[in-house]
Amino acid sequence: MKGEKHAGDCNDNDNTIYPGATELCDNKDNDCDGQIDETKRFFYLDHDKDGYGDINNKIEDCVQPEGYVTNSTDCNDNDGTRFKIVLGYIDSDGDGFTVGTKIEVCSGNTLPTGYVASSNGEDCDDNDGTVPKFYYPDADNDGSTLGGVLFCAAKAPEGYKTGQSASFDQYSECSRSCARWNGVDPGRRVFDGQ
Ligand SMILES: [Ca+2]
Ligand SMILES: [Ca+2]
Ligand SMILES: [Ca+2]
Ligand SMILES: [Ca+2]
Repeated sequence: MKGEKHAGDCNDNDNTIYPGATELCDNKDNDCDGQIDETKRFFYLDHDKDGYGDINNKIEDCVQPEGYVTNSTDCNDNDGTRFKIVLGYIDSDGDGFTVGTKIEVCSGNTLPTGYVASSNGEDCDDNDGTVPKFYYPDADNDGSTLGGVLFCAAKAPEGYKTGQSASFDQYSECSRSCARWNGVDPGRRVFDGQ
């Protein structure tokens, strides 16, 4: 068979061989550079077509086959929205409170549902987005409260309210030590009866 004419052709009888030809894995020097099959390398299946390949599904070739890519870093090749490892916290109920320490999550450019990048604190019930919750001590039930305390409860515990009052109740709710810290005259306190 007579090959296509090319200047400097190193084999004029084979039309896969000429300067500038694509190097094929055929034990021939297709591009006439003196090297045989030198572009041979691994290509990785990209099943979900996100541009990232599966390290466990590779073939060796000189030319990139259709459906294969050169990288092998897809953490889930059956999900086109996930392709890289990102550190995140587990937050199943989506309330911002999380479980455990940061873990590696197979993600897209943002973390998938059920994970968050930062934590508001430990979640004592990650199946209930209403707990934990801040409750505000109001033992004298005058509607004026102190700063919030986190409780693992969907309802306010005895002596607490769900909302923070506009006025900070530093006299009727505060203990002696709290009053001292706040520079308040302990004699004005009524809550602890001292
Ligand atoms: Ca070749
Ligand atoms: Ca992929
Ligand atoms: Ca993927
Ligand atoms: Ca949570």
